[in-house]
Amino acid sequence: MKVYGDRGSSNTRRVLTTAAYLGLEVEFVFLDLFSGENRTPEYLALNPNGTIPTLVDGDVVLFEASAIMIYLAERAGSSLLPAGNAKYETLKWMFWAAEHFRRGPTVLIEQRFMDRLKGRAENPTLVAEALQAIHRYTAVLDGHLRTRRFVVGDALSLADIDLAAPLSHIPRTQAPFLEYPHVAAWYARINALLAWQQSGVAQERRIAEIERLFSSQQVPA
Ligand SMILES: N[C@@H](CCC(=O)N[C@@H](CS)C(=O)NCC(=O)O)C(=O)O
Repeated sequence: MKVYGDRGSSNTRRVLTTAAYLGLEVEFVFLDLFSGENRTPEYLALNPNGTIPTLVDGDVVLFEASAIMIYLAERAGSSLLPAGNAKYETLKWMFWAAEHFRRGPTVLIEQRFMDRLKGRAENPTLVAEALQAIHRYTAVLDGHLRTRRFVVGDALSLADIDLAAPLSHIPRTQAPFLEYPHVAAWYARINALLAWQQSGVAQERRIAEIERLFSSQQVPA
């Protein structure tokens, strides 16, 4: 089973955390977006979006991190995708993460990290809209977590890993997720997971590498 990605990406991190938590053997294939490795005909044949991550397992070829996570959990027969009604609760929060919760942080990572690396100033209107969306949806998650240790039932599920991913980039986005006490307490529980910690160390190492790459390319004034 191969996963194409970049360890600095929070979408890749969701998948690698899930695989590690489940103890699944995965061959990681690093794809350098900065040198266009996601735009080769070979890669576009697997994922016509040219995005990461992508999973290849025999005849199964998947893009979209959440779909990959569901595949991994089912393959391992794991309760990360629980049975019964809890399954639909898990899927509900995963769809919500994609449609709503990740919208604001996705804009911020572009504005406050990618654009900064490229020497572009942030767009105050886009940043203000992203922050507004983050407050709106983090308040919803905070209310939900007021009486819960994890997002679905009382155990870790794919919904937790999905929702925690954008918090990975707080050092870059300064997104105000942790101003919400129940979200902060829940995130501390996610941070206690070994698989999450390991993918976090690898993520920060790769981000530092990207920062160095861009600073070495800067032309002195
Ligand atoms: N919804 C997709 C998002 C994938 C995505 O946008 N990945 C980023 C890196 S985190 C990417 O590949 N960007 C390169 C590009 O869009 O060309 C998923 O969950 O897999």
